[in-house]
Amino acid sequence: MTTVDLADPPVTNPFTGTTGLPRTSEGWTQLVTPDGRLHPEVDADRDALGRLTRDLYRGMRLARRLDDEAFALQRQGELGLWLQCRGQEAAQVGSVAAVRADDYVFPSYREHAAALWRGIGPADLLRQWRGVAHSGWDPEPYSFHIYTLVLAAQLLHATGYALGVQRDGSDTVVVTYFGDGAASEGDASEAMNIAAVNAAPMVFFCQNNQWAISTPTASQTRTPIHRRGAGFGLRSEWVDGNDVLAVYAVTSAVTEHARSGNGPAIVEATTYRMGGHSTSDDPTRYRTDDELKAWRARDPLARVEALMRAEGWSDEAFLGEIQAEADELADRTRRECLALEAPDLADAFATVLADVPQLLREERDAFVAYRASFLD
Ligand SMILES: Cc1ncc(C[n+]2csc(CCOP(=O)(O)OP(=O)(O)O)c2C)c(N)n1
Ligand SMILES: [Mg+2]
Repeated sequence: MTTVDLADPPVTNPFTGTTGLPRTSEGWTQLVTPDGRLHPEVDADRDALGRLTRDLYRGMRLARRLDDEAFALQRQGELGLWLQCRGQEAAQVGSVAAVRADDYVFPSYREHAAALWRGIGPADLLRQWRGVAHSGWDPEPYSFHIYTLVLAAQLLHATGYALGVQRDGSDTVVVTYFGDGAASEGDASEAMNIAAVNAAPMVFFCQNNQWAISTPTASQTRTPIHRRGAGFGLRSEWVDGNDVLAVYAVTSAVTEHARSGNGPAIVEATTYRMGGHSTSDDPTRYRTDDELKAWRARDPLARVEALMRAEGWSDEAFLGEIQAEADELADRTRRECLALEAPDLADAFATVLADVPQLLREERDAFVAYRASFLD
């Protein structure tokens, strides 16, 4: 097991004890404007805020580098598929950094930035997409469940887990990530309802990246997703998902709310998927260049770079260090990916059932004989 140790040393929360978070006229929480200025109402300690910003920026920058490298590996035929998280780094890093390392996360399938923050390394992140394993990593050491591709199923898994930790008397909070499209699944509504009824210690974190493959959010729902919380009895928050500090502050607040026994919360982070749905998708078929351009101007990394420059929180040395670290991560991603060997397919028969029944043994033997019938 290799770790990136992103969360070491652990970040400290500069928002503890602050009085309310600024909202824009749209109604969402935003601490930093798209051009990188801190809202004047932010009354957090500036030194702590600077340290946190640098940590979060590092996590976002490394995630983008890994994402870019994985995309290139797919284009070069080394991965079967990759789902980019470009554009969603603030939503993911801001939220995962705001919860305790032992708070249990149930991701969807695009949460590479959150996984990397938790210490899940490139080989583990890529093996599933190279098609050499059914899933990537052992969830236990990371408190980070494997990816779920069945939309919204993870909300039910998370709710079940949260009811379990609640009954164990543990103070763990369970966080689950899902998309705007997944929010349309019945499973999502069932999970939120049963979590609310039981005051489960949970955060339902929706990354509304505007698209579910080629279906826009406007075709999914008439009411903003965060407003569903009121119907179920969840605390509801809406946040600028491209503002990493706002995401961090909001997620910290709802996590402590849930940890204190006040019940679950839903957070809708409005963000944008800058790549295609996956490497098999061509987004130019359904969205305009102008839309992409408008969201590029809200790039979550550029916003933090502008903020750090304005506040004097970064210098050439800091940025150079991160650049070197990102390059090293990209090299490691490529190295580890190319070293991932395909397992012997015949082994798959041995891992289905503890006691292999006669029929399965016969099928295995037939497969092995068939394979042996090929000339090299
Ligand atoms: C139950 C189910 N139905 C359909 C699909 C096919 N599918 C895979 S991803 C996707 C869109 C999901 O969109 P969203 O929830 O917004 O997540 P995003 O990909 O934008 O991160 C669909 C329809 C699936 N994986 N599972
Ligand atoms: Mg989506």
